[in-house]
Amino acid sequence: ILAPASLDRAAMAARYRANRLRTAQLFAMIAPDAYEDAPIPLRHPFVFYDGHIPTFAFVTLVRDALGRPSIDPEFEKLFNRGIDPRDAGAAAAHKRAAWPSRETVHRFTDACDAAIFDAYAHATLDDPSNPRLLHAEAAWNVLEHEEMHHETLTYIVHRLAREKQRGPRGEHRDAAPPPRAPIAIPAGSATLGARRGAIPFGWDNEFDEHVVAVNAFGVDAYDVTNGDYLAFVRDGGPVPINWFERDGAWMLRGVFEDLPLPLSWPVYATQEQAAAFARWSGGRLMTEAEYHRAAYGTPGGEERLQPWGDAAPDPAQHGNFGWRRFDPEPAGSSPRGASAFGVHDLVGNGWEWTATPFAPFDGFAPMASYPLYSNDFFDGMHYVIKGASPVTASTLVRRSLRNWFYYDYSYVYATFRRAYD
Ligand code: AVJ
Ligand code: FE
Repeated sequence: ILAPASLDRAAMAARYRANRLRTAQLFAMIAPDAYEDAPIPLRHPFVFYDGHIPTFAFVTLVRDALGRPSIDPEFEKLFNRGIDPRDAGAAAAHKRAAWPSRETVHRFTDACDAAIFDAYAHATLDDPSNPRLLHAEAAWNVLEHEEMHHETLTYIVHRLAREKQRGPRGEHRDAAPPPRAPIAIPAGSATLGARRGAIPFGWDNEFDEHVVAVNAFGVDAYDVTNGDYLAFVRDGGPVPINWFERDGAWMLRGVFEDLPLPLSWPVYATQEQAAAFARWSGGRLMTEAEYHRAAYGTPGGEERLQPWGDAAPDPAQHGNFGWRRFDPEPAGSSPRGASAFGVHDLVGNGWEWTATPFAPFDGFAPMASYPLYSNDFFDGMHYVIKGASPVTASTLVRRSLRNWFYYDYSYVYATFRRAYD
């Protein structure tokens, strides 16, 4: 679903190349003998993602959208779709006795990559008379698909045994806790979704654009921190997956290092834990519409494209996203990215859980180049997350982008803040 005339072949090929490079860098962060490991039991092993990312691109853009012949039908089937099983039984069905070797996978994926570069260079991607009207959409789709998999791959590398990780050591900063005064957001309206043709590309669940009325509410200016959440754990609340105790002190399993729990960082939690903390402390989670109001609304009533204004997302000034680092920073470290109402870190430093189940907007139609992208997940058990994490690509930072996970999914880099009636 995209605007015509938004195809810059050279830019797309360069972005595909940069994406392949980042995937290779992430694979270099796992020990060679971990290739078939699946550190998150309900996700596929690394080898699957090595095959899946370029296979999906080849199948979506070259084979199905452009109508060119298969390279290897068996591998195209094995690697094309990698939706995560929900339970151990379904996970067992995904287990294979043997995976192809890394060399065999790469022989195939190199051929996929070559076909994709050829398509970006030469194929007719924007011919409206082509009966497969999905080629241009597919050309964008596969770029954002790989960028999203960079993030999910990182969750998995995060859970790999330390001795099998080859990641960079970072600098970690803790700070004083952020102030705790909620901000009053007056009643107003918020625009959700995007107008078809108004953005170069959007996933099917971003359409149609619509305006919703939002009652007055209060919202935390800063995310709930590890320090805030610690009081809940001490009162018997559920422990986030990356917390553990060592010699009587709380520690955080960061992506590549264990740290004394950084009390000023946003807490990463499941939607269920987030909602429980909010209730325990006298608040509730924001709805998706309230997120939009807090992030993009202004006291004057007009809306912005980003919390900080209409400027393109720049990790150097607007927030902790775009691979500047793997782990969070203290809440409130990017004041120039704050919204017009003075709410911090709505984009970056962790996605934001909402109280809104993932559901289609009015006018939703499954996208031609990936009809099951969203459609399989409108089950009432997935909740919308908004914003960005440290390892969300800057190219994915747009107002209408929606992400979603199960209410009890603990691996995503998602934090939260409280809203108040
Ligand atoms: C949109 C991030 C929930 O990783 O499950 C990747 C993206 N869909 N391949 C996921 C996706 C198919 C999806 N999320
Ligand atoms: Fe995928």
